[in-house]
Amino acid sequence: MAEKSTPETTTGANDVPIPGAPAVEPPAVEERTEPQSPLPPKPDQDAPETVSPTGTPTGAQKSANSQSGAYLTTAQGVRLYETDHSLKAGPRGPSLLQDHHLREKIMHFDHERIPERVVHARGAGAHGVFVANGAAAGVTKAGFLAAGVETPVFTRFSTVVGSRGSADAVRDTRGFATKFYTDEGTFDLVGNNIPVFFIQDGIKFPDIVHAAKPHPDREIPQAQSAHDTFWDFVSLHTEAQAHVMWQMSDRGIPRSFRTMEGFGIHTFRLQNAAGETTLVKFHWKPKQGIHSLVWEEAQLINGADPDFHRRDLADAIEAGAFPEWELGIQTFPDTPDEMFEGIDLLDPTKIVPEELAPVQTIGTLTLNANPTNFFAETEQVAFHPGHLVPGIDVTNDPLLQARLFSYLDTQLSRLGGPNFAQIPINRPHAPVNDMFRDGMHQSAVHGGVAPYRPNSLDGGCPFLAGEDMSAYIEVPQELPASMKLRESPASFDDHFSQARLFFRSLTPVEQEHVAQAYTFELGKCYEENVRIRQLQALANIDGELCAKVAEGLGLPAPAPTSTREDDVQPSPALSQLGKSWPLAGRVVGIIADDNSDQDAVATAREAIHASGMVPLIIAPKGGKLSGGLTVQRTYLTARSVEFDAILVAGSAAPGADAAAGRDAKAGDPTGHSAVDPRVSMMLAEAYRHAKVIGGWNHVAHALAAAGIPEEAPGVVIGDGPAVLEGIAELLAKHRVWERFPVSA
Ligand code: HDD
Repeated sequence: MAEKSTPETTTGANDVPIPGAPAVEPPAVEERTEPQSPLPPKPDQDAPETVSPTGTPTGAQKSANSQSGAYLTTAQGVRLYETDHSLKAGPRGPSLLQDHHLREKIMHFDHERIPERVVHARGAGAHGVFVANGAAAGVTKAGFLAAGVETPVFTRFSTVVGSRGSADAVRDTRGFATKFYTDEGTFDLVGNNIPVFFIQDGIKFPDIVHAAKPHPDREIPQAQSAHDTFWDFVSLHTEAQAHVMWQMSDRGIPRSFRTMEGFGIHTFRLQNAAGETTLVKFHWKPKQGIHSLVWEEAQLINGADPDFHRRDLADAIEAGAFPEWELGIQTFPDTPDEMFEGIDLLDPTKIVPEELAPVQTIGTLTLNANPTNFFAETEQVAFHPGHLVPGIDVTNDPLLQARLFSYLDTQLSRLGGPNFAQIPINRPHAPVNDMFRDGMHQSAVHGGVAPYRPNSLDGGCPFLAGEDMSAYIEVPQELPASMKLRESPASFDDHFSQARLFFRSLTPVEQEHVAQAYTFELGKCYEENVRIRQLQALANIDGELCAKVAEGLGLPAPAPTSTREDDVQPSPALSQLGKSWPLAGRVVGIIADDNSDQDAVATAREAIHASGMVPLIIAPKGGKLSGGLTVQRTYLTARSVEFDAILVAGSAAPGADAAAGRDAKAGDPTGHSAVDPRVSMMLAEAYRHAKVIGGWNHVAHALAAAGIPEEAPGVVIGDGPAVLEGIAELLAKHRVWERFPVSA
């Protein structure tokens, strides 16, 4: 068996010495087709040392690949004296073909865009590190999951349906893809924020995507599922119902990428050093908490700040508030039927409730660096569920099997050829010695003459690893005697019980949001037949939900056509409510003006900052408040959606009403002038979206103008910044849930 290689000193080919390398005796000619010690890879076959642990080019590589030198040059490095005027026959004459700089500059610009991803086109990424705690070491030999091992990673979050320039806060599934640059090669975990998928067999993927994308005639609506073709598909292919139920829940509109769970969805097969196998499902759990937007808020965000999620991730990392997730696994015995508690582990539309198989934490991901260049890194990163390392393998899930083909294939057209693994963000941090040569955008200068094996000319290199250190080891599995056929197993036929399980695990307020989401989306469909068919699916899932949606649509609620199992056990782990979450990173707006008690504003700002939250002062105009504090938002640039809580800093003057929020133009010293309508709107929206509202000193006027009763839940009024304590307690629950009405 071959051992791991050590640095090599000859090229092998014709034994030409490498400059600067110590000489090594080549093996005798007759021994060259067998591994000797074995011979290590040639220098150009090593992992590029000039790539930093996070994949960013550094040092020599950087100067070769990116901008260097002080002078403007052509692409050939020739210095230029002018770049603003093309070469013309006289000041008013035509441009000359001879102008190389003009042609080269325009040619390059013309080709700056590459095709966007056919799905998941809109995304944001970050570098980070994964530290394993060793809990998985018993079930997998994967080196990066051994205790204490640190692995550089790159994570890209995305929406699925929208184009590259679409808005962030749409109702959609989110992608959660992580590239682990391990010492044993690259492992990609390409998951979503929803643990079940639309379809059971990858052959339907083009169909569901065609149905979800904008209509082909008018190319609308953008990044939306609220349209006829989507609901036509999911009501005809009822296997999609569990996924759609998640999408219609608050999970479909996450507050931030930082507050989403992630799931590997498929069942994977792990193998330990003894060759024993275990089936697992991967879970990412955010330490920031699991939080969502509310629908009206999401819609406002898409107008006010279409880059909401992208900005949030980059800002948090830049501010040093590094988001963290725990990676966990649910483990199942690798039995021949690949079932667990009656749930088919090969069906990607099914979860195994955590109450039946607890999630064990196996390591922590921290995202700690923003990309240097969006295109080079976030746009060009290429994930693939088939990028596996020793100890992690796929299963026969028919969705996963189709993915194994699709991701390689798509990069050919997206990244322009077969050498996309050489793009810095995609380069493994392990040595690469693959015998692949040439092709579009080849950037390696391969030495040697024998990219095949065995060979006797390049010292026999490369050598085969032993099975103990290799990936893609097939675990011998007996396949049931069968015909070649296009069929799913009978266990794939249950399309409704998991949608019901999820719905019944939610609290009443979450269920209300689900009912509203279905009513909104189906209300946007033109075809009544589509609405009726989807109502039929809902009738088969849950009678009450169906009745509510039917009522909202003004249609009769149909009777179920399949037996409705009323005995599903709710899984409390699926609800986002009832937990207390950290405050770090929550954004608190303080509405203040020059009449506000300046000391109180300063104290509040300090206290909010000290608790890890982000205080932003909102004032009538930019610059500084009379007390010297810098204004971060004005009434013009602020919108309620940016804040998790809003505080009104009232005037210190006894007898005066709210100073902050008064119309500055009115300038009424009695304090009874009209509240600026933008402030009333901000407070009214925050109130409607169940956000915490507070204030001190004299704020009754501002609250009254927004129609907010002082005694309403989640409204904290005090004499000074002492109100902050009450606010912190409320924010830990994310929203003032009792403020949402729940219809009977
Ligand atoms: Fe996929 C991209 C996740 C099923 C075909 N997929 C893509 C991305 C994510 C997922 C997160 C974006 C990666 C990035 O940030 O670059 N896809 C999933 C999950 C699935 C899934 C969790 C089911 C469990 N996908 C799936 C199927 C197929 C594809 C069944 C095709 C048979 N997916 C693709 C693709 C994409 C892609 C066309 C587009 C861009 C890319 O691959 O690199 O190949």
